[in-house]
Amino acid sequence: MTNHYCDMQNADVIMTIGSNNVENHPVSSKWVQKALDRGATWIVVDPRYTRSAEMADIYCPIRSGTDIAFYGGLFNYIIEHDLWQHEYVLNYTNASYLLDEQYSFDVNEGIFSGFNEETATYDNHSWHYQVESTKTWDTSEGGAYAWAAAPGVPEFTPPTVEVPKRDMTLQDPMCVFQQMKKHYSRYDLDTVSSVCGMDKDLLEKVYATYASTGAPDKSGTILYALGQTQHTYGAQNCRSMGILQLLLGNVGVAGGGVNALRGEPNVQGATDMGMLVANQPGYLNWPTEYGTPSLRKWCEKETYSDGYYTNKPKFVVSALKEWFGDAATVDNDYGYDWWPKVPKSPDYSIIGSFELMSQGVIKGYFNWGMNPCHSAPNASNVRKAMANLDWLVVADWVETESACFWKAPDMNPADIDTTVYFLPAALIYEKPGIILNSGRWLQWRYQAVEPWDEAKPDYEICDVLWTAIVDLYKKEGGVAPEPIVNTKWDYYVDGKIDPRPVAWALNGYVYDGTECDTTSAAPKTELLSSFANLKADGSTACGMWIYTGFWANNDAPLDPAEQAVGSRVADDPTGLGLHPKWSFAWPLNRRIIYNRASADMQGKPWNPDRVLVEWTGEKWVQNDVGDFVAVSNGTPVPPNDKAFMMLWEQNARLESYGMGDGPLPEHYEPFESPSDNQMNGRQNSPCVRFAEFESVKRGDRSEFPIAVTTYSVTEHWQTGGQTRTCPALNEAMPQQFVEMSLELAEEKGIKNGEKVRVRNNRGEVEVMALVTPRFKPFTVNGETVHQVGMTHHFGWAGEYATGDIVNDLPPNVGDPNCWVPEYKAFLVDIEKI
Ligand SMILES: Nc1nc2c(c(=O)[nH]1)N[C@H]1C(S)=C(S)[C@@H](COP(=O)(O)OP(=O)(O)OC[C@H]3O[C@@H](n4cnc5c(=O)[nH]c(N)nc54)[C@H](O)[C@@H]3O)O[C@H]1N2
Ligand SMILES: Nc1nc2c(c(=O)[nH]1)N[C@H]1C(S)=C(S)[C@@H](COP(=O)(O)OP(=O)(O)OC[C@H]3O[C@@H](n4cnc5c(=O)[nH]c(N)nc54)[C@H](O)[C@@H]3O)O[C@H]1N2
Ligand SMILES: [Mo]
Repeated sequence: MTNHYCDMQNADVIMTIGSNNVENHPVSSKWVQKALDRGATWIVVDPRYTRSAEMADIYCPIRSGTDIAFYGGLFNYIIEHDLWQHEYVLNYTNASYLLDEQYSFDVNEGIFSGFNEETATYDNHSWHYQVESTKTWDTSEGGAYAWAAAPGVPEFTPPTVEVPKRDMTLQDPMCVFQQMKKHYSRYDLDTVSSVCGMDKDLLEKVYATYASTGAPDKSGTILYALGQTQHTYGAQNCRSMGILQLLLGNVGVAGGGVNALRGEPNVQGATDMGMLVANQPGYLNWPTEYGTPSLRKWCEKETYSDGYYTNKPKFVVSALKEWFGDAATVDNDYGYDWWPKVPKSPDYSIIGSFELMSQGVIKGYFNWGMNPCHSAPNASNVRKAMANLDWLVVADWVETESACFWKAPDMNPADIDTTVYFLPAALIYEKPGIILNSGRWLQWRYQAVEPWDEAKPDYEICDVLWTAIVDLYKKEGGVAPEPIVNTKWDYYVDGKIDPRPVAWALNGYVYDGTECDTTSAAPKTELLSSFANLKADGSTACGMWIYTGFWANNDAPLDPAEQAVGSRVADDPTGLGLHPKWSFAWPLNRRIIYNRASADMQGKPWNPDRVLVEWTGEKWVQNDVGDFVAVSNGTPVPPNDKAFMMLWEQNARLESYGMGDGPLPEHYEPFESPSDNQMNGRQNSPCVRFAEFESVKRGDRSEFPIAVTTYSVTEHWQTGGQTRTCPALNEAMPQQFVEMSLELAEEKGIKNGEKVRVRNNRGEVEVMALVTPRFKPFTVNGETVHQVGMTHHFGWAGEYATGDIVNDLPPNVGDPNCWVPEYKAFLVDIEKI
């Protein structure tokens, strides 16, 4: 989230799109309700009439997978009706930047300039800006970048600042604004309503209502989740929300932002922590074999020419110092070579990994706190892949479908040689630690009870394994032992593994060369209060630069209650729900990211009742921790247009050259779709991932005419291991169902409560039919399209509420930027049993 839960109360208009927040994120309802009490309007855009839709002011049905058409139409509407926030867009975004003369979009082919059909990838050269002039870093003594040439800092050639050409009148045909205007002129109300299967008048009402937040003093917030992300263009859906909020001046303001309602407990922490194929902790990119094989290359490629990310070498060297401690020195590139390097191929994302198991390349698998035999797309293929493993380790609370995959109804245990180890993990209540909510708040949780039987906290299981592995390497050597034996591992208190020294490591501290004492009760050195204090010369260590400050009280390093993370002061001095002393929000306890953009070019807030930061004429008032350079060398910095300092432009990107699949969002149909693409000449995103795998077995609408989407219900949790063990929840939601319209049920001769078979090329499941007016057929391009919806919580494991695995149906294809699977739109057929 750019903003946070309590901030939803400040919005004038709330749009829930691609989320069912009332069911899946019940706490959000409280803050949305507060906004409604103050007169806000709530819009829900969803293919089915959800419990959120039931509570909203406006419900707008949308055919799954057509959100970019919806957003494109909204951009067009905003530009046509001149509803964009002029001062904001002109000064704080790249609207005025001129694009390369070679930049183009071909409507007939449905591709942007630079596409290579053979590799299905883009060369993004022509998506960059025209360059006005260049500047270099001043690394001389006393210069702004003197640190980059200081002793101990890895050698690298600093990047050159390419100052973009701009046209502040926004008239130049190559400027981003004109290119956007042209691109989205095709997205008129008639075409969009035909693509999305929406009523045109309702669509216009939704557009007018949301676009009203373009007024400088108004704010609109977007709540989104899986309905946006789980598509082969999910990342472009997210870009669309960013563009929309920028056009309306809704980024950085109270009651605004792009707000991902996140999922698994601590999924925010998990992504921060680098549980991602491409990112290491703190969203720094992992080294790659092809782009950043050395620390020098990493610093040269990853360091931005301007803006805050000019500091990246400080973050990466401090991270290496935490990983490798004393073994990391400037002479060995701080141990950079010991880090694994991501190869161009093969692909180790989730979908790619199962393919590698099928091929026998991956032979062993740690399956820790997840249940892919149930949750991954094309799940029967996942089970077959696992049967190819030599060994499998499952660490979980319960015996999941993955822990007993060989007992699946479609498996023959006699044919499977995989050795399966089950490690019982302690429940959340049985261990202390930190968990983050969607609003980036870090909060400490105390242990309530001792773990049951043999169960252990995950970090204790890791410690047992790690220590044994290191011992073996030390004793026996082996291939490339350095990364293992040189890793610093001193997270103990009184000789026992403990999350508090891990907190010191994440927060960062002065590295003074004394090796940490593995039984010490306090860090030897000073904990840092800001990542501005991190150094690139090996004198600081920090595992997670974005968290610095959350655990910085040097007087009580072992007491979470005395740290920002454990602070529980509910004061709300502004009345805006910022609650600055309740927990800690990364970065630097900033509650609303990009908050410089809440004030105009003179530093005057757009809305005097919602002041986050304000320039008094002499200095900046900061109700929230400012997301900009407010003071330099002790002197206040007067307002300027640098409202987005995490980009080198320091202006936000309406057009972005950073995406793999296009500089502007363009509508394509889902990989399996019931309709033709009406927006351009290409049916699917040109860059869909994994389509070439044989296991995908793409279906066609002539055989499988019904579109389906999948979702959760409030009574169960994902694959159900945590909820199908609870009798009361099973009573409330006992079995798997498919929701279908009255019209489709009549066509198929199916009655409410009857058993049906839902099938496609990848699998078939037997479920109960739930015939309901909550789904209505869509009219797309003049034709009737049926869509149904299914939950995905049930499986064969466990004693109660068992059922078929719905994830045997979705295709194992993904988004080219982040590999997320397309769970939210694919094809099936349905028949009565
Ligand atoms: N009780 C409970 N709470 C949960 C979970 C749970 O299993 N149970 N899961 C947690 C997890 S891990 C996550 S990630 C979150 C998920 O949170 P949500 O994303 O809110 O959960 P879903 O139920 O998948 O809801 C997505 C909504 O998107 C709609 N939708 C489907 N396709 C499209 C589309 O193409 N466009 C649009 N606009 N909408 C579409 C669906 O109809 C559905 O209402 O919830 C978390 N909270
Ligand atoms: N069709 C369809 N499929 C989907 C989705 C969808 O919307 N539609 N949603 C997708 C999404 S958003 C997600 S996040 C995934 C979820 O996919 P999974 O993560 O595979 O599903 P969960 O059931 O949440 O599995 C988490 C497991 O971790 C265990 N666990 C809980 N706490 C701990 C702990 O502290 N330690 C250990 N070791 N184990 C623990 C639980 O018992 C549970 O078995 O599913 C995805 N699959
Ligand atoms: Mo999730």
